[in-house]
Amino acid sequence: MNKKQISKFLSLVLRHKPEEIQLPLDAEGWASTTELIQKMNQRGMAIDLTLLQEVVKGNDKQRFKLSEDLSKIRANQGHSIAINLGLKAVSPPSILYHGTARRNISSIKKKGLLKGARQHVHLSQDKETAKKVGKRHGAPVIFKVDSQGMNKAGKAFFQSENGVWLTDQVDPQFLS
Ligand code: HQG
Repeated sequence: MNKKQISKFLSLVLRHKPEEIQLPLDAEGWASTTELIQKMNQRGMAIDLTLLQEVVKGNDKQRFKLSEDLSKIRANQGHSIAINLGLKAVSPPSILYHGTARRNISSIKKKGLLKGARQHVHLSQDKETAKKVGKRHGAPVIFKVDSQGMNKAGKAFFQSENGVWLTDQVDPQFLS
């Protein structure tokens, strides 16, 4: 397994399917690094704490966080399982962006942005990032989100450890 494959496996078990290796996560999404390494090793995936640290440090989007004492690890965002990241609501920049596929345009205009399988709707601070996110789904299109207007209307915003903006949903009137 190369580092990218390890990172993909970490996203799977820390965001979506810890049961894949019977990995216990606590209420805030943390797993024991000892247990993670042990269970990956049992499944034939060669990894130790040094390699795990390298994968976390070298990750392009800083998807994972190790606790200071290296005893715990969690994903910074992107979960589909119900965990509480414990993030504090913060006031957002006036505009945020959401990249998606063109085929979703009419549904989004009608229903707004919905979190689907994930715990939050994910928003980006810049258009370039939004475009990359959109490209994962097909020909990309970028929606502009009136985050300031939403915040004034009482909608909460959170920023993950790795800089992704999170909110519960975005109603159509805040989209252009
Ligand atoms: C779309 C990646 C139709 C939404 C990225 C998106 C991100 C609707 C898709 C993170 C809709 C969900 C999350 C509606 C939303 N009608 N389609 N009403 N509302 N959608 O993957 O935001 O590399 O769950 O536009 O960088 O694409 O994994 O969300 O196209 O930060 O770390 O439904 O995942 O990070 O797709 O991506 P996703 P996302 P990682």
